[in-house]
Amino acid sequence: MPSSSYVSLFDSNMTTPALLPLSGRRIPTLSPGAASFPHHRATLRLSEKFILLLILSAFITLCFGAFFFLPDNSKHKISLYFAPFISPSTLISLPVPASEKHPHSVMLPPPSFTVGMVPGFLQAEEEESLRDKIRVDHERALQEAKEKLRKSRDELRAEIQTEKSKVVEDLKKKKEVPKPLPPVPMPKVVGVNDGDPVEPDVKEKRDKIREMMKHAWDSYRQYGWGHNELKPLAKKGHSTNIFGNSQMGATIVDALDSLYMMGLHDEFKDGQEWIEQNLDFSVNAEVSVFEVNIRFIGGLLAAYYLSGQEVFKVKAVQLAEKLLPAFNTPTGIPWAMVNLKSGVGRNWGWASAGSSILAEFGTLHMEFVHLTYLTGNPAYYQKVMHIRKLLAKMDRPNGLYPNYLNPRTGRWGQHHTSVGGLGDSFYEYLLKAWLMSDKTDTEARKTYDDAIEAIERHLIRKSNGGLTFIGEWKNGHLERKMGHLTCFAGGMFALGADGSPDDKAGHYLQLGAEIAHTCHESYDRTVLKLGPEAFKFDSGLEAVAVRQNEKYYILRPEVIETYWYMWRFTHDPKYRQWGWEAAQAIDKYCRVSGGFSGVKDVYSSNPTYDDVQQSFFLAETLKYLYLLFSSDDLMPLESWVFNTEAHPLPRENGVKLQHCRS
Ligand code: DMJ
Repeated sequence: MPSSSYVSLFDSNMTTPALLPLSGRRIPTLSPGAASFPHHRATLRLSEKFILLLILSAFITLCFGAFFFLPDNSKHKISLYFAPFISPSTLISLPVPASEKHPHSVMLPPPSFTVGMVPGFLQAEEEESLRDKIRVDHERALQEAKEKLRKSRDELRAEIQTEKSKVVEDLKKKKEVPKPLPPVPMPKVVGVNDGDPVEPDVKEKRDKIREMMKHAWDSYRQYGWGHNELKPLAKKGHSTNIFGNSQMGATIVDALDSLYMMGLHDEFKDGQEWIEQNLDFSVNAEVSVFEVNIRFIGGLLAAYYLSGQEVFKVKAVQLAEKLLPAFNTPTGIPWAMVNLKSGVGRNWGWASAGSSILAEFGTLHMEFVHLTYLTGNPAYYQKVMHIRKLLAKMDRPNGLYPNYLNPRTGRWGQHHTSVGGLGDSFYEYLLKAWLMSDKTDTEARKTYDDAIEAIERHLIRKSNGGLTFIGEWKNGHLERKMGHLTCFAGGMFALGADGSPDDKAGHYLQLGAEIAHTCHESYDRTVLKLGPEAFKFDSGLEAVAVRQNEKYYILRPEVIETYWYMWRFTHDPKYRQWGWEAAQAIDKYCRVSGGFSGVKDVYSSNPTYDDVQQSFFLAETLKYLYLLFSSDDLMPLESWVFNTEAHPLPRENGVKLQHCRS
């Protein structure tokens, strides 16, 4: 017994619970052995009867409640206890959850119950039919088990594998319910034709480029399908850190529009099918926001505009959504990398003071404006305009944009400026934003003009041998070195000539021609007639690489890109000639049986391979070569703007983008 005033629910000596209402009567003594209820009263009071009745009805309600509201399998158990009140037929037909629909889980009373507990309740016939059913079920199960045992390990493994793949396929199908996008008018597609050149020798050259494309594609198709890139010597897939550990078929997406333009329609269809069935962005991969934007989003958008196939638009938008968390920084300047699954972003470890890179966060505009147009979601446009506004407010040392900007503090990192790696496509996208807006985005044009003016003043020089080059600005000094990447600027100057301030169109076209010439020299002064990664104009050196680690050629497009723009604006036959020299050198020194590979030393007559077929070789290098040997009415520059990965997007006279501006 409790020693305190605590009253236990049921006292061992009590006939009724001790916690009955006590009002109106004396509190019963709770001393050991003492009965708590008066013994002299034989009948219950009216109020006590009422309370007992209440308890009884509560108990009955509880039982019914349990039956109706407990989960199904509990009900089945309960049904066993209520079996005496339910006919066997009702018992058998109780609903069985789909997952339990197996011969052995049919709800039957256990034999001991039916036979032992309620003899005579079941009709003899019903009892017999139940026993039969149980017997049949047991036999069937035994038979199944025997059959399984008779199968070999391999057969069983194959069976399990088939089942597994079915489950995976079903899951994939469930996941791939595309989000409905608002209907937006498809731009009038201009200049998507075969671009057949009139001259037979030009046609022959173009056929050769198409054949090279086919070799690159077929090799990837055979040895690297679904991987991001190809190792043409090892003949297997290649993965690079810019796409994390994903297998997102970068080469397929990057190559699509080239295939389309070259009339390789079966290959295009093959790529489209892979994308429809396999391209999935819910992967735990940390990718470069810039690279994914220019290659994947650019590639998918171009494929959409060229072919009109909705799947490309849907995939581009799905991917773009995954990139948005990269902008969650204190300044809105995006991280260089983002994990596609978690949305966590960070910057490259090597970048100055945790900075983001100018050429990366400054090369999103074209694709993001199109995303807003296609989705009606202003977020994309706002993100890139926010970057532009932030940059406009910042001080620029000597009018130059440093390559590094810290996304936490909003301050510049090291004062390095380059028109090559780390800076290049930032300038390109200012010009192309203006072109893409059908020249209405004058803010972009002005920013471009100011930047180019500062670049000309501080970075562009003539070498002793008379070659115009673009150096790199490092903490107040000019490094007289030019990268292969910088060679794209020849094309950019030519493209920006029309519309340049103070009637300097002729000047910029001339500047483009000079850069094209310098870059051609960098090719021509090598043994393989392919350009090195970087070349110097110093200590008597003219357009040649010095360091071993600058002598490689990795199938880059920039020099050929500039030849193509110069060809379109001048029709000077030397550009076709130079392009053809490069194409021949690539075919001679980079072609292997499993595709095309970069080479490690363009000054060696016996070069070794780097064993990578870069996706941009199919997206850019071969596309620019193909266009160089096509007639100008294929993809006219009045209607299309090529992104920095050579993916064409329609200009505003084709697709009205104004309404998506805030
Ligand atoms: C391409 O991915 C793009 O052109 C980018 O802007 C920089 N360079 C590579 C190819 O060299």
